[in-house]
Amino acid sequence: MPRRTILKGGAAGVAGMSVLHASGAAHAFPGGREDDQVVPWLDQPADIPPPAQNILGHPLVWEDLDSWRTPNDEFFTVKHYNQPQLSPTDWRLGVDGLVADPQSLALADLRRLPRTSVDFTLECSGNHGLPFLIGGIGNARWGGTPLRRLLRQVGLRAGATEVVFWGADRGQVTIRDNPGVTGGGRTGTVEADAGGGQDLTITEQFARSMSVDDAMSPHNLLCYEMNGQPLPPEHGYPLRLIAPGWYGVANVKWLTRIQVIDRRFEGRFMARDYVTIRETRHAGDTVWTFTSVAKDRLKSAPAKVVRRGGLHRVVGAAWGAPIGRVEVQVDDGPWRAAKVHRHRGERAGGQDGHGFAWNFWTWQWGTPTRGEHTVRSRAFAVGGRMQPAADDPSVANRRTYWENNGQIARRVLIA
Ligand SMILES: Nc1nc2c(c(=O)[nH]1)N[C@H]1C(S)=C(S)[C@@H](COP(=O)(O)O)O[C@H]1N2
Ligand SMILES: [Mo]
Repeated sequence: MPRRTILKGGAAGVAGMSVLHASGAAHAFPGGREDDQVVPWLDQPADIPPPAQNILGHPLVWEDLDSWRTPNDEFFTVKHYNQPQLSPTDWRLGVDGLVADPQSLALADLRRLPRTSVDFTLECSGNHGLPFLIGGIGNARWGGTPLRRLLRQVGLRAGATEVVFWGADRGQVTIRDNPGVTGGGRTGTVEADAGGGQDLTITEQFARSMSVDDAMSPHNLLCYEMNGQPLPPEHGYPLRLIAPGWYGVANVKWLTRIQVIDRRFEGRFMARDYVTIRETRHAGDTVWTFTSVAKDRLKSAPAKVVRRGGLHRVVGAAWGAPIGRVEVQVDDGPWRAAKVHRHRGERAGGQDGHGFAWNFWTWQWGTPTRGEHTVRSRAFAVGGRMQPAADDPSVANRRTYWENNGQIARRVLIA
């Protein structure tokens, strides 16, 4: 039975699964070899519940991680609405709003602009926030044309502060407790809700925005290529924003319009959904803070335990900031330094001379005692900042599931 099939069966399929299996391509991992065997984790993610099945596609199976670049057809997908079918002949990118020279660009126009690429690890900000979501991450080389160049070319007008990226996908959204709407309902519908207020139902388009400063980052790409292939339909064909260093949600797929405005944009995925709510203290009071999911956070995860002969090692990944070093802890033992592998293919010059892609790491475990063990990793950014423990206030004060970058513990049975 192929390993992928076993693991994708979820927690139930793994019950009693302490058997070793040949690791297939684990030898592609740094230092890996054909005769390596993967010891699967005991704590498998929950099955994807039906409502999320339309949203999340083929999450990364950590035990299968064997290539620094995730193949396109294995790269996780998140779509909140429909998947638009955009025809390359009709599709246009509009650039409008507070710009001197509004544009309507065909794909061929964009392809004629200077081309560049970036290796960037894209992580959904809900990753490790839900019992079924631990594989919302992948790494690819994204190719396209710099956003900054196009924005300069169209010229921002006085008052421009925010850039809105509109996707072609849309869906029905109900906004609750919207009392006192008069003369509305031309396209939306207004209905009384249970509490005597009114619900407004509209068809909202996917959109995210960034400040002009953030949008002008030299790293942002209008991306039409993924790992050397045309951007696949599920990843945003024909064009998406790639914003290296930002959580997945900022990387708008099926891009059709860039709009420059003079105030913040408060659409669903900025202001209602993908909002991190934290319980904090200020001047002796509890203060709830609300922040829109934005930039990646320093994070690492053990990927798998690999056995060769009697010797075990733990391999994993670290990302979200320029990685200085990584440590591994087994059970309540001391933290030990892992070896961080710098990928040769990665483009430097991203964050402080480091790239935006994950680093793989390896830690030699040797001959662990038989029985169940907990394996934990923690990453340190260049400069020394540490990935927080799971009970650190910055992680534990969250009351929504976004942006969990706490240390990840996995359980394994050594037979
Ligand atoms: N237009 C559009 N863009 C989108 C989304 C979406 O639903 N619609 N989902 C976002 C989220 S939440 C994530 S995590 C990433 C996932 O990118 P991928 O599907 O290429 O892995 O796309 C982002 N861009
Ligand atoms: Mo996401």
